[in-house]
Amino acid sequence: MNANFKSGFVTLIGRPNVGKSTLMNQLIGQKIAITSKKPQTTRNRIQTVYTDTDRGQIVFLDTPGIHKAKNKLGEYMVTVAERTLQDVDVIVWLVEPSTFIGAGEQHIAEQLRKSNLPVILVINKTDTVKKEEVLLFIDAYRKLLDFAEIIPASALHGDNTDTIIDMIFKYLPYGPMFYDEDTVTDQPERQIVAEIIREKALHALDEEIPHGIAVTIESMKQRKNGITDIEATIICERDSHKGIIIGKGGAMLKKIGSNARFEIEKLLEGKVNLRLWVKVRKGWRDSDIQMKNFGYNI
Ligand code: GDP
Ligand code: K
Ligand code: MG
Repeated sequence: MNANFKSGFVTLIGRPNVGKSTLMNQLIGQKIAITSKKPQTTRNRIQTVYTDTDRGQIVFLDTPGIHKAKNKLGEYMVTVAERTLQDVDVIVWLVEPSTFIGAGEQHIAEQLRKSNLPVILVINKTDTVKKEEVLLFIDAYRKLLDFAEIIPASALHGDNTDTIIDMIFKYLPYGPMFYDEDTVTDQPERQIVAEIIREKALHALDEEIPHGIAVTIESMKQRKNGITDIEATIICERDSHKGIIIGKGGAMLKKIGSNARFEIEKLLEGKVNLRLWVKVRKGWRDSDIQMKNFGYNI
């Protein structure tokens, strides 16, 4: 047993779309959380584990961004994000240089000041702006809160992400190993598969439809020859949406299916036979019972 071993919980917070899920995937070196250009891609709290047998173990909590809720699903997502603030050791706050400090940031800063936890500010997406702009941005944020560290980075390109790990270890308390070293996430395989399908649907469809989508896995079984058969349903809110998701002659559904299959095969390390259906559940985002059915359970 290593007396200098550190361990603890770290939450990633920030506005929707700043790159929280991208950063978490980059830090653990594996894609667990889905990402997209659309806000509110992440719905649940996703836990991943980074283990360095010499230094320690970091348990990351990726959360939905904090935003104004418009329906029960939205309220659920904000509750998930705010609750995780209570039981962590270090907070990583992600911002991007294209947004100015506004009421939202003031509100987050206020909450963090009360928490008394070390806060690491990550200025993400530095690949999109000039160095001088990043420096101005850092100056502005310094006045907002007494940050433990301020780190410019690019989650997408992996620039400076090692520094983020180093700085997290700096502030993490000494502690035991919570999970065995092979553990990467608390997400069941089926859940990751459902999320991959939802991500491909998010990428393929535009605007209003994706927010009303959920994905359920009806069955997932591996044959003796190694091929995994998966049957999944994409739930949407309107008949007209169903038509768009299926597309002309089934073209859209085929595209979502083949993009998803490609990635699920990487995850499962084997061939996959994926069959997709589309069903309409009107107003599911405002129904407690249906939300529970689709895995959004407070
Ligand atoms: P989240 O809502 O905060 O979890 O954000 P996501 O991780 O889903 O990312 C939102 C979008 O920003 C995606 O299109 C990402 O590819 C993109 N993104 C994330 N990090 C970076 C980065 O460092 N540079 C650039 N250019 N784009 C990024
Ligand atoms: K997003
Ligand atoms: Mg996310």
